[in-house]
Amino acid sequence: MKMILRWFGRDDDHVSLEYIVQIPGVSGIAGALFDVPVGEEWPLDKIRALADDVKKSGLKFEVVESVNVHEDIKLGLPTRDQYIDNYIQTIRNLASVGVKVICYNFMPVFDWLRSDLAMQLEDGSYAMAYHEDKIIDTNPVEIIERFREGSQGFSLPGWEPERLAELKQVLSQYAAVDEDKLFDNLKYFLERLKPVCDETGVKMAIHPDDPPWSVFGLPRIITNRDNLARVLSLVDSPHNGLTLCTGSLGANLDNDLPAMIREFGKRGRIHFVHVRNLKIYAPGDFHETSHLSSDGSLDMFEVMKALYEIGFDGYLRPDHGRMIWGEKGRPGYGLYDRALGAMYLTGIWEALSKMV
Ligand code: CS2
Ligand code: MN
Repeated sequence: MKMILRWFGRDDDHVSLEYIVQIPGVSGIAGALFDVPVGEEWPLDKIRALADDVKKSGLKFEVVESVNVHEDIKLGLPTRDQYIDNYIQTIRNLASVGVKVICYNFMPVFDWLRSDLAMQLEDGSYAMAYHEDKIIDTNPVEIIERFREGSQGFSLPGWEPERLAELKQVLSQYAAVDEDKLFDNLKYFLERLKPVCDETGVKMAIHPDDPPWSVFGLPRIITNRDNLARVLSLVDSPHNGLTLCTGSLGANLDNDLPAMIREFGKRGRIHFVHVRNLKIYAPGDFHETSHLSSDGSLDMFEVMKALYEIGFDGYLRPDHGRMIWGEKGRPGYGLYDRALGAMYLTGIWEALSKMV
């Protein structure tokens, strides 16, 4: 298991590489270029500059989160091919600096969705929360406004402005796309990526939908065991793999996380793991918590144990943390709580590795 941390770059992260390298056990970062509009090729010189910076700090840059997928690809429009060509060239450019895994998602229009970006918990810390009734009562444009206001001035991953500018039009285009169509469009995309992945060894790791159910009437397919199995069968190759995100899939308590890890991990198809804990009150009603099992509804020990037992040697990172100790930063991505999470998960791993 290789413990890494997500990092948003020198210009848009209050956490520095110099801090990240001080977290015991953290060997690298999951990074990205955040200033390239979705759909365009990532320029090699910018990728090189990022990779050099990370490496100079004593960290590895082997995971990219995320190369976002242009909406036309998800919609299956005739224009998709030019965007897929750019994606292929981006993969080639990333591989040339040693990137091994690319995390992406296939969620229509919206990436992750919360109703509250900073809900105060009993201990005074702040966490993100999801209350379905608040979401249902809000129209998507208001949600975007709320995210902008609550983002502490940072860009929020997956909520890039250019992607959302033509919201109404994009939402109406999805009227013609149901779940089966979305699967077809994902298959088309993955088939076209296969040659460059085979050539470079880069592995694609699809991130589950967060939350793992339909929002605003949009289709969502990366939601449960059967659908994950279906994704893997679209193109049966190690380049078509998963980012197993416990906080995304775990929002639905019917999802048996350790069982999924065993099933898909044994097949060598989990390339990246996000570990996040949630306190779930009812379906569609939860808030994020510290990573500690007893703070939430998900059993982090069982998650790590399943990974240990399948001999997981891929990348893993703590996912969203709370805001604690007065830290101000991008919601979910403070330093302190994620560092605590990393240490806790590393501690479980050490215990597992020393138990007979
Ligand atoms: C992340 C996602 O912050 C988060 O919730 O897990 O934004 C994730 O990076 C993307 O969905 C992956 O493409
Ligand atoms: Mn995640």
